[in-house]
Amino acid sequence: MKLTCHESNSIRIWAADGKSLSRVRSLGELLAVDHTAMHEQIEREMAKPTEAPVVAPVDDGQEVWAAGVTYLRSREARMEESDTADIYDKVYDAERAEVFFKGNGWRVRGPGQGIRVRRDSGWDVPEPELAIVINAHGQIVGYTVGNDVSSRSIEGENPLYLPQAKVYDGSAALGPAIELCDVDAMRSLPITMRIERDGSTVFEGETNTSELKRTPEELAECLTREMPFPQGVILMTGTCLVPDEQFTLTQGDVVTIGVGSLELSNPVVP
Ligand code: DO4
Ligand code: MG
Repeated sequence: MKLTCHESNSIRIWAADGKSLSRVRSLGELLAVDHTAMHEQIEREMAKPTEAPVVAPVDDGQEVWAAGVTYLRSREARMEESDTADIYDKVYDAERAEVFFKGNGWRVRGPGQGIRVRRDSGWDVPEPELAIVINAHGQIVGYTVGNDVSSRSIEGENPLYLPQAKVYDGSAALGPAIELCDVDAMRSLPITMRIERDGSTVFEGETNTSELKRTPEELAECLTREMPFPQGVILMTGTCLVPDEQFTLTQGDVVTIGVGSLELSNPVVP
């Protein structure tokens, strides 16, 4: 079942499989209760189909976090770009995962909306990621597509600059829907990324969530261990598709990411 958020004249409507949920005003209401209660509430509230445009499936009540160096390819790429390469090696093998804050729900771009590169960065990439949706009880209730747009030059200069490399206007995109499913359905999902420039494909790659070094449960537990999320939280689980070193994301590019049954496309805007 796909959960979507629609917006028309500044009014947001949540819907399941295209049918508006009459009394559900926010995603937080669905993520505050446990998995079973959420599904009962959705079944109860499904009403008329909605045609209103789809926006990012996240509200002001959720934070977006991200995990890092969870795939071998990501470890290699960070080690190439950094003067302090061994920290990536260590975190890949460590018991504790790397999780970092990515932004508040209201900052997130949805399908078709512009993502950005920073003006003070010279080397930038989109990062296609399985983004898991975790409720207030720490249960993983579904997934969406995440784009963890990042500055490689700023992170490479000094790892302490990570928040500036990762969190800025237009650096996070999610959508188009939340696929509500069991966590077992997320263990072997294809992840694809295509980047188009002036009508040509300049990067194309494919991987699978089965390459993840850590389980979604492990990442969710690490994030929620000492921090409650009363309205749930979204966690991007790391990237495995990294364009070669000559590539940098540029204004006008269009990035299309597929995860499982979902596809998210965003242009890079000024
Ligand atoms: O360690 C820095 C960030 C890593 C990351 O975003 C990723 O592996 O996807
Ligand atoms: Mg990432």
